[in-house]
Amino acid sequence: MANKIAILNGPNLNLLGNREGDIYGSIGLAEIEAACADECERFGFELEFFQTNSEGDLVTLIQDAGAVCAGLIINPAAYTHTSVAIHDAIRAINIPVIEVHLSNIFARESFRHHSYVSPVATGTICGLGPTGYILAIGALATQIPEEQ
Ligand code: CA2
Repeated sequence: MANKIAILNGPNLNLLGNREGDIYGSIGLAEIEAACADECERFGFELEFFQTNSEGDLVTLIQDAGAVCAGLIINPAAYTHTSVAIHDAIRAINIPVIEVHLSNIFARESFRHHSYVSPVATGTICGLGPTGYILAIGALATQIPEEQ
């Protein structure tokens, strides 16, 4: 448990690399997962990486992470801006949570400026593309106590 982390990705992030390259870049989610796995190895973290288009599945995955992981990284995608259920699920767990967005949500449409997740996250990284995920792993390493 102390060395396991989860990275959760919300709706449409499975399309990364195929469309909207001007906003999200050309790197696909599988490549991001591979880079995260390499970074986790550096810190001795075991990685669980998921993508789902379903809000309910995200809630269940957050609850599961709270039970078995030492830290969580989440890009809730569009649910960032709509989901009280994801807000409540993060509130209910007791591990550090880093919210990541590939794009700078504050430089986009006004409906993306509000996040239901930020107030319950330990920290938020946005606008740095896939590097945000890598930085989030390093951030979790500073938040998770080392195994005795
Ligand atoms: O910047 C981010 O990481 C977002 O979480 C991405 C979400 C968006 O709703 C958030 O406001 C910001 C959208 C993910 C959809 O990704 C696509 C990728 C390729 C083609 C279409 C959508």
